[in-house]
Amino acid sequence: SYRFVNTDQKNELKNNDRSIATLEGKNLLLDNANINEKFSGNMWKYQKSKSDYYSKMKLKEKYAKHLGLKMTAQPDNALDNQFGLIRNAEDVRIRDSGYSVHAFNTLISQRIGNHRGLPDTRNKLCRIQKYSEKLPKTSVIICFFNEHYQTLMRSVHSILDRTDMKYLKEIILVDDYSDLDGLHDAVQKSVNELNNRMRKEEEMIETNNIDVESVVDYINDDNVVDKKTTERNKDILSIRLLKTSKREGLIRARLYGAENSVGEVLVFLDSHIEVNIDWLPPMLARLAEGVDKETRFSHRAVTPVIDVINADTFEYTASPLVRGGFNWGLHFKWDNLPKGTLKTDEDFVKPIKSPTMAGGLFAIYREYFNYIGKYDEGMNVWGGENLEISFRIWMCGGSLELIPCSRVGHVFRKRRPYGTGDKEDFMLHNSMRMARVWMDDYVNKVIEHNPSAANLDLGDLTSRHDLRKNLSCKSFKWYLENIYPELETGENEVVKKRIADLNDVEKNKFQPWHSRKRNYTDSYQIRLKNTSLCIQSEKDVKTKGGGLVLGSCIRILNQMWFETSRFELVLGRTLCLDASNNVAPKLSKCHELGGSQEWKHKGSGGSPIYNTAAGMCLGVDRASRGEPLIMVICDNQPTNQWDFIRT
Ligand code: UD2
Ligand code: MN
Repeated sequence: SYRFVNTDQKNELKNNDRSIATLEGKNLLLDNANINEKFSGNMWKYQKSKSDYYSKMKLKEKYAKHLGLKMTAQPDNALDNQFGLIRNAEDVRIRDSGYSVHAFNTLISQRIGNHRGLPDTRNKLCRIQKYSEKLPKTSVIICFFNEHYQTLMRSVHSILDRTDMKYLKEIILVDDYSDLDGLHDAVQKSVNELNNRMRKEEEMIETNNIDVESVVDYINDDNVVDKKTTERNKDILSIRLLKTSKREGLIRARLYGAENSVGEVLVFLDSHIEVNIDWLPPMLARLAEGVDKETRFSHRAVTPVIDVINADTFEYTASPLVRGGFNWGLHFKWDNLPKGTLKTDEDFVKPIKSPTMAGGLFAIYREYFNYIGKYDEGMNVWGGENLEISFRIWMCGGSLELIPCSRVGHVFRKRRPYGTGDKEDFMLHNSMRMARVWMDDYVNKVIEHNPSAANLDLGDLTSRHDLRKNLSCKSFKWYLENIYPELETGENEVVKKRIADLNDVEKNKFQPWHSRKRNYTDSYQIRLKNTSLCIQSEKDVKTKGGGLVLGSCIRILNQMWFETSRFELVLGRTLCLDASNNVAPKLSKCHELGGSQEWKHKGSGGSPIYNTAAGMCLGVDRASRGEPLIMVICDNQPTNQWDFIRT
């Protein structure tokens, strides 16, 4: 008998694995031929006995079902992503109410479920890195306020699926006093089930009596209470759900989680993430380097590369290697790496120094976190803590690094759904607490930039000033000269411009982004099947926000569509067809983020034109001139079938 756990392991399947992979009586043949490097979530590890090392193989999906493990494979090719497909009014309701509560597409997240495969976004060299078996054990801390249940659970499952348990001590979920109906209870229930299951598995391995059937029953039975194993083996990973006694905000919620943790290393994560293959060892290995014999910690914090999970489509895409910076508005931003950082292949694997961190995802020795002053307890709700801890670490003798081989996907949202209060207020309050303690005279630059920051009531800062003194930290001038000279020299123009562009289109969005060259080749008219009516802009091709209508097909500029490799439909080489309001398409500035500007179709023979974010198709009410284009449910009505005609 074997134990199966969905995971990623870097070891290759060996030839003789095939023969032992047939489960008695179950006919579970694990087919060698089905190994697929790309879909890490399709990988299952099996363990014959406690001492056996895990190997990697793909369990055919039907066998996975047979085991009672539900999984949804995410197609590699975004072409086929129809998770968002709208079938009826109820789907529309789920999608739209999800957006208003969570600011992302919960319909899609719901449908993806607990598990999915992710593309391996690392540099190829990362696959052959070896890490010590003896690395510190980790407490993963995830704080959440009103998180979407399925999205939170997939975050947890992604950790269980893709982390070698020998590095994991516990997963601590901190509910920051959420007030979404039923959320806390639902999470508690799932946590109990997961803990039960893990204990059961552990027990079976202990007694070398592994019975797949009973694991399946166990997983499927919601009410099972395991009496035999109520006394918990301390070494077994546990998932714990804590709750703050009032809304604390993410900063104090993290402190609460950290205080209740026992792992040697803390890893903080957001509640809408998916960790990728082998994400943890590279960070732990770097932290473990240069550990002080006496204190038993290193003076470092490390971050993974934050890949992008598109908020509208949940597509997972690789982020380029960029590092953290900031501006005098005290907003975090992504910068290009200094020229020459990535010269050799190895440079794509080595740690990269970063002036700041984005804030959500990082690893640090617990005792170093305490030593260096944790977080500022006077910071509320959201914002500012990331620059504070970044400056503090650098100025007080530590370092902050990006680990290229560690990748974690994060849902980047356009807005943060935290109550009706002005979010900027929290951010400004927190940032100014930071600036007054850490930025010396440079605080004047900040105020110059934002005069309203001058006279804020910031509360008591004594303990933070004391901290800086006690740790004998260096000056902010030192930090600027040695860690972030680019702030003054402006050497990171490219990304800065790019982010500025984005802010123009979508306020508040910050994500690592590199511009891809647009390649315009053939142009097309898009004709309603069996008619001589084509899609054209209502106004001229350069009018942002302009709608689309049907017009008689003639070869004019405002019927001339280009298709890009990102599946954008660009009119007259300027504006992108955009479905962001879910009701009617319009022409918008191209944002290069897929989603609302990503259109899938078969090309010829008459096919629907599907928008991945809206989950709906291009259509009209009637086939007549001047008729406006609208988003409709995708079906085979003649009013939503289109031909692409090369012009
Ligand atoms: C980024 C960070 C985030 C945090 C923030 C600045 C990343 C990927 N994310 O913004 O971690 O550092 O910058 O503060 O680097 N939460 C609570 N209580 C609250 C508000 C939020 O527990 O009152 C949770 C929330 O559910 C989430 C986490 O804190 O899990 C971060 O919040 P966010 O996702 O809205 O922040 P984000 O990613 O926009
Ligand atoms: Mn987040």
